[in-house]
Amino acid sequence: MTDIKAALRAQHIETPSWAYGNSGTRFKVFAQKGVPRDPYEKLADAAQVHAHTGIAPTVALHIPWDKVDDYADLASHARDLGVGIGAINSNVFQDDDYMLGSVTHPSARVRRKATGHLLECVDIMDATGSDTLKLWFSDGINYPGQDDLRARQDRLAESLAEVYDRLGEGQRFLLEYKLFEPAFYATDVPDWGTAYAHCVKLGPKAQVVVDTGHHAPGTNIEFIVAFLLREGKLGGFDFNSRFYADDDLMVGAADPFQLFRIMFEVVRGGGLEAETGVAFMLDQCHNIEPKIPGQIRSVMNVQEATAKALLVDREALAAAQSEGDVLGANAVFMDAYNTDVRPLLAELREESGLAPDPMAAYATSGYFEKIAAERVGGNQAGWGA
Ligand code: RM4
Ligand code: MN
Repeated sequence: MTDIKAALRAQHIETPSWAYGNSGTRFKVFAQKGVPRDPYEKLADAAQVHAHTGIAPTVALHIPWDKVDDYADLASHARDLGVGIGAINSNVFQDDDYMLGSVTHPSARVRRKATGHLLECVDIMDATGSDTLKLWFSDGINYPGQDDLRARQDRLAESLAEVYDRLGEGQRFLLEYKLFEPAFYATDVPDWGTAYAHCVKLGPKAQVVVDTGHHAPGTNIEFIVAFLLREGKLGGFDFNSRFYADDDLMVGAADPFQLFRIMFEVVRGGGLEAETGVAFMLDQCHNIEPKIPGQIRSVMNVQEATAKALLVDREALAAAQSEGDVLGANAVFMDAYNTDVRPLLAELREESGLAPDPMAAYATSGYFEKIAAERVGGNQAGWGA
């Protein structure tokens, strides 16, 4: 139990700045009270999630949504709040120039602009001290014949190589894949195999990020996790959950058993150890639920799945597996999943001087009432801000 607690104490879950801003579907963005007006206020909200869970000490930024004049100043503001700046997420999908793609666009001018933005994100990493750049491309085509599938791979490879060469000491990039959307016929980085092949070619500073919402229904995500971890190519996760497409719902809400299976492969592959560098990030939007408690719940869901994964009796499992005891092995696995870990996590929090129930502690903290009263006027942050 001491080992399990130590592993849980060491786990860090990164929250995304965009989860604190307004969001919605392509039909409607519902504004909520108290929503941050700038990146400084987003960091303040993220600091609340850390204050109550104790395991969310970093915040991912999305550029240009979180554009500021002075990134070093933003980083020092984060430190004052007790958090740090984590991954820098590039955004090459919200400019008119990118209608037909960004780094894979047929026009060299647009490709240069897109790659220029990615390089600028590395400059921002230098200023904030972030070690991770996350690359997601909305690039793809809607109609067969619209563009040359193979040439688009060449353009992607060329841009990635330029960004890779710009990375400094201790910096890396994570390449994210997504099956479809916004391109409906062919996406340029649709799956882990494509991302993996580009990363292998580039070298150790390029790794794959698994966004749990970016797969076809029924995909065995834990297999992908096991494979990438074994190859040293699992850079991290964008956690969320999906029922249909890329719904960006709270991680663990749709399928907590899948989250457990994923976390078991992480534990099995040594991915909780700091030196493997697996980043546990959330990539979510809270369209109809309040945002800060939505993030707290999500962090707790990942923590619960991790605790259950750590509880798997690996020795008993290995013994049953080697004897070909199908039902025995499955029972060992399910025993861990069916354990209620909430008392253990409450105890862990109390040992660290935190309230046992982060949701209740936030609800009674008065923080929401404070931001709802204070944050009036100005422009609320949201997609495209
Ligand atoms: C994409 C992808 C990226 C995220 C954007 C907002 O679908 O998941 O990680 O930054 O959405
Ligand atoms: Mn993502």
